[in-house]
Amino acid sequence: MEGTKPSWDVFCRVVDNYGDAAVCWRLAQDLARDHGTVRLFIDKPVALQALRPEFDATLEAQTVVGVDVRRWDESTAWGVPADILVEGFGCGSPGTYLEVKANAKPGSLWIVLEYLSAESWVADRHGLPSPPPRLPLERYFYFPGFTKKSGGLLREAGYGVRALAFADDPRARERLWGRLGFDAPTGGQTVISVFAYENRAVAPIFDVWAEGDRPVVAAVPNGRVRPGVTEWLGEEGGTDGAVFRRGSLEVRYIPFQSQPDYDELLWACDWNFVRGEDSFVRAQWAARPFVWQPYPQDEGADDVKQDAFLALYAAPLASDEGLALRTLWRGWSGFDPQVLSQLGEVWRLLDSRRDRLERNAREWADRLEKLGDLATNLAEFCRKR
Ligand code: TRH
Repeated sequence: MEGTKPSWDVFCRVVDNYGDAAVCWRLAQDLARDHGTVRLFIDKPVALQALRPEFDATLEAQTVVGVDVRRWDESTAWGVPADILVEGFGCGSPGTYLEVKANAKPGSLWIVLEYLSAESWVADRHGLPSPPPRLPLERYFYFPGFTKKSGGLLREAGYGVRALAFADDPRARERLWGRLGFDAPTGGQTVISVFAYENRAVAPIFDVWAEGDRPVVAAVPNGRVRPGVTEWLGEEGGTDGAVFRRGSLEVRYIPFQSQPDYDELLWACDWNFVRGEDSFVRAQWAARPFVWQPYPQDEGADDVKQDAFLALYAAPLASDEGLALRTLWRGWSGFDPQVLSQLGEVWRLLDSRRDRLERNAREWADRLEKLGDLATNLAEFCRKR
């Protein structure tokens, strides 16, 4: 495939929430922009609609920002299979598609894109071949990650320019909050975005913010953590645009935004609470202090994932800062319910060290950027094969 750019078929099965669609959609866009022609086969295109309103989930096929998006179901016609198949999160490529691909393009590539993890075993597995038993296809496992022994993280060309433009534009925050139905906080409040799964730490954390001596604004997007906030408030319901005040805390219910708009919220906040995989990555690029609630998994796999990441991310911090950050993350993620009573002390320490945390966040983002973006690394990996 020297010279000409390859064609890509990305397969995405939406398990739940937004992340599977979010990651596969971002990868498809990045590949289509710089690395060839892309078809995205997705079983529930409706999941894309929340992330990118111009999607029409009723269509069998549509082209959005250069990606040919197809509904994937048992009647999908495969057409000419691409040079490179990318199976999102090991979702299982359809047998009929694999047969067609093996016949039309024997020896072509089949990439299994895995979930993001900072665990050390990723370095040993990344890029390993895994020949499928019967089919003449070249299959490899490909891992996103935080070190050179991984594919790095998704980061579209132009992200840095967008982030700088937002930071340099004095009216950008006003426009952002205006779009959300609010005035921009201008009274020195600590502004926090709260995107999470259901969470027993909502009450203790929101108590800390309400009882603190500094004003706090918590922006809660429409989603799974909002009922817990409504319960803490002792309110009924609460739609987008609602605002509630308790002590030093102002709670704002904001609409679920498009992915590009959500980046602006992350840039505009002092702290970002994120979850899963894609918002977790976007918070790292936003280079703000953040708290990550991993996607809940059995047998503590989520706990292990969080610890492995913090071991890298918090390494440059002083021991009391690292311990406080770990305590906050574990309390928020439900791994250590017994620490919920310490969250006030932990939050006060961390927020008093915000300058240091911001510097660490920026240095971490710079370090990640040096790995190259996942789509470019993947295209290079495939070009060499
Ligand atoms: O929605 P998630 O919980 O998705 C999860 C994870 O991806 C997890 O790894 C996977 O196993 C599971 O799905 C099946 O969290 P995530 O990954 O952060 O995806 C949320 C997406 O929603 C992300 O792209 C950010 C985006 N988003 C918006 O576009 N607008 C918004 O207003 C908000 C709050 C989020």
